[in-house]
Amino acid sequence: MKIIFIVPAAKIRRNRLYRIGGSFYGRSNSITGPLILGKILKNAGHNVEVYEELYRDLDFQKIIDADVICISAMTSNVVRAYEIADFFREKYHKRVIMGGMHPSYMPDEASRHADCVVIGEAENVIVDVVEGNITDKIVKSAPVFDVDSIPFPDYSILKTPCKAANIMTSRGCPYNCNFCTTSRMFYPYRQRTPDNVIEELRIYKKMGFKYVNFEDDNFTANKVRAKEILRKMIKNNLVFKETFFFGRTDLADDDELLELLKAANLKRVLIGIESLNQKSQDYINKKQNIEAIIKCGNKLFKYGIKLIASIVLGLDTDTAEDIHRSVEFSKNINAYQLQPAILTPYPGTPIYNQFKKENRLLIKEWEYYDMMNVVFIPKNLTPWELEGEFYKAVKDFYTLGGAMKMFRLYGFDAWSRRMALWFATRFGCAFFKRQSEKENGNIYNRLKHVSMKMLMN
Ligand code: B12
Ligand code: SF4
Repeated sequence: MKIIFIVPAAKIRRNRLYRIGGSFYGRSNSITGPLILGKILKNAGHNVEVYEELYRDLDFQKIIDADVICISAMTSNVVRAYEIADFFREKYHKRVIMGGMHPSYMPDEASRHADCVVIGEAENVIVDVVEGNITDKIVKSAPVFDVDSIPFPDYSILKTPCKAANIMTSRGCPYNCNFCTTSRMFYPYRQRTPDNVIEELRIYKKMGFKYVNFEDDNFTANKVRAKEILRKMIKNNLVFKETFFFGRTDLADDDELLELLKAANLKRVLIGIESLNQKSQDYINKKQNIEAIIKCGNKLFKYGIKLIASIVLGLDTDTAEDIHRSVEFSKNINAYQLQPAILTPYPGTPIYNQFKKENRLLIKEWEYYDMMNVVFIPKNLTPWELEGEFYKAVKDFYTLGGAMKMFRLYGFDAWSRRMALWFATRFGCAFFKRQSEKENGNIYNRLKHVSMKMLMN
């Protein structure tokens, strides 16, 4: 059978300017689920292709001859996923199977657009579902416990650009912050053995990949294992150009780990600083304190590991001043990038259940659930004010002075990336302002009106 996997992209992310801006933010890569499931299907004798819409428009003509269309969806791209599914089901009577983060938590909704919806990690059921041996409309798949047995993602089936290979050395995270989807979707926390990880890296080296991203939700959760992987990377000459990873502030407690990260070129890390307000850390169940955040900022700088500081905007326990403090702090510790994320109540999380119960879900269209739009009623700000704080944060952080500082600290590449982000954020702010003035029902205009009404009442 010919099976096509599609990872859709929301409308704004298919925009040419957005794609150009995105290329400065990060290198093209791929979500690994479809590449793993595709490999399993390939091993079962099928012909598989994977398309990432984020990087190239879909050529619908190429999809028409597929026997089965598999769509992978998270919340912000699920509207597009439904659009593609409806089109191929209605016009060409194609069989559509859906899976991924959003369909796993909203299976009934997804099943209105698909012949089958798989809940959870699909390795154990994908062949039976595709071949029609399982005919249920909604299929619950058990997680894979022996994670070393999962085939490596097959990049030969990916038909869209990909400059960096993504590797997941573990699934899930041992913590459970109240807004986090992944620690719940990939539950329980499971880790691959260092040798199994090394085997995968060897393939990417052979394939000529210069960049590899460690996309684990928390690569350094188990420091002993992380160190073992790093030592083996160094010993086996499997070091790539500046590898990105996700970590937590606790990694700064271990100097040996920091030394190894640096030596293995894992020199760019995204860490959830979230807020400098301890009440907020406790509210989200982050199990992290302010001293740890400060220590981490300083230590990473000392070791030359570039920090992408992720902060969350709109927590019930935070005010606008708390957000300003987080931005200032990120500047002061020489953060390489700032990633402000507007609190987003994703289905399946405690924060979603809380806001739903309190009737605070304001925007119902899933495409806006992308951490850049306010979709709920915040406690200490109006939705419009909170959206403004997002744009203020990027404007305050991405300055020309900041770009010069990056040049001094990290050289030309860091400067050029910052300049591009300076331009992109200015453009984004202007877009935000213009849209808010248009009376055409766009999200910013809606947030503004709702907020004005709230202030008047
Ligand atoms: C790599 C990655 C990216 C990459 C590439 C993604 C892409 N091309 O779309 C980049 C950096 C570009 C990216 C962008 C974004 N991302 Co992202 N990303 C990830 C990350 C870190 C890893 C993905 C991965 O490989 N997972 C591991 C594999 C094994 O899981 P999987 O792919 O989901 O597949 C399994 C199951 O879901 C299921 N499955 C998946 N697809 C299918 C299909 C079928 C048919 C079936 C049956 C089953 C099935 O089986 C698979 C095997 O077990 C995840 C976090 C995570 N842990 O997953 C976030 C994550 C998916 N991203 C997220 C977000 C919010 C975004 C952005 C909106 C961020 C932004 N503001 O721009 C954008 C949206 C992109 C888009 N397409 O529109 C959120 C989604 C939250 C949610 N509930 O919707 C996550 C969970 C991170 C988080 N914050 O918690 N992302
Ligand atoms: S530490 Fe990060 S990955 Fe782990 S539960 Fe919290 S937000 Fe999720």
